[in-house]
Amino acid sequence: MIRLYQFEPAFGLPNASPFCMKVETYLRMAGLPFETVDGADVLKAPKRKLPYIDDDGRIVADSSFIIEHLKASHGDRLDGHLTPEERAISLAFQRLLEENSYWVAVYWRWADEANWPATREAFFGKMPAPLRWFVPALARRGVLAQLRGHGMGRHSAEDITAIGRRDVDAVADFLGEKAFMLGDRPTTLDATAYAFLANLLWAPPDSPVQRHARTRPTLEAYCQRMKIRYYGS
Ligand SMILES: N[C@@H](CCC(=O)N[C@@H](CS)C(=O)NCC(=O)O)C(=O)O
Repeated sequence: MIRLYQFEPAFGLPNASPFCMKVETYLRMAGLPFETVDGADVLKAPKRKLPYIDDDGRIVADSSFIIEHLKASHGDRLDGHLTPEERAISLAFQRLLEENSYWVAVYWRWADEANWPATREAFFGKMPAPLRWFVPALARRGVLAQLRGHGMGRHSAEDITAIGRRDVDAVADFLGEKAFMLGDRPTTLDATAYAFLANLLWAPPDSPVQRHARTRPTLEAYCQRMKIRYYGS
């Protein structure tokens, strides 16, 4: 049995971590039996980040390595038909969302003062006292350091918004009127795209990037399509 270690679900989404939601979506898309371990301890994760999986004793961390492992050990059920060009596009969009758009979202959730209370409540609200008195501030300090380390955190809010809007437009323009990112058939790229877009469209924070994404109705329709197909409602 595959066990997916992830954060507690939040904001009415399968997961507020797009990386955790990406792996859960992939598992559902590939039809692999799994169970989730919600509220896993990030400090016990092999790379101190979630998600990771335990696949019959084999521990694999990082969403992309997890999917590579699943493809190698359970078969590539989604991407076998892709041409080299489509594979290249798939990788490029995954990198765009995971290595760039992600940090835009992190900025709005963790750095923006107006949104911080909602983030703190969603991620630490159930934490018992006295932990909840100091852990949120410590965690926030760590995330802000990561934001600066990445470089995104060095830009102004206006510049971060412009970066996020360009990413949203690239995804929406590429998706166009297609059912899935690469055409009529869902592929691994859709696990990533759905996880990131659902987190942007359907969860706090209210940000200019979210408002921009909501002006692109094909993104909402795409997320609804993925939700109904893989989560059932
Ligand atoms: N490259 C990793 C990124 C995972 C990641 O950034 N996870 C975040 C949550 S979205 C995390 O665990 N952060 C905890 C921390 O940095 O302390 C993947 O694809 O799984």
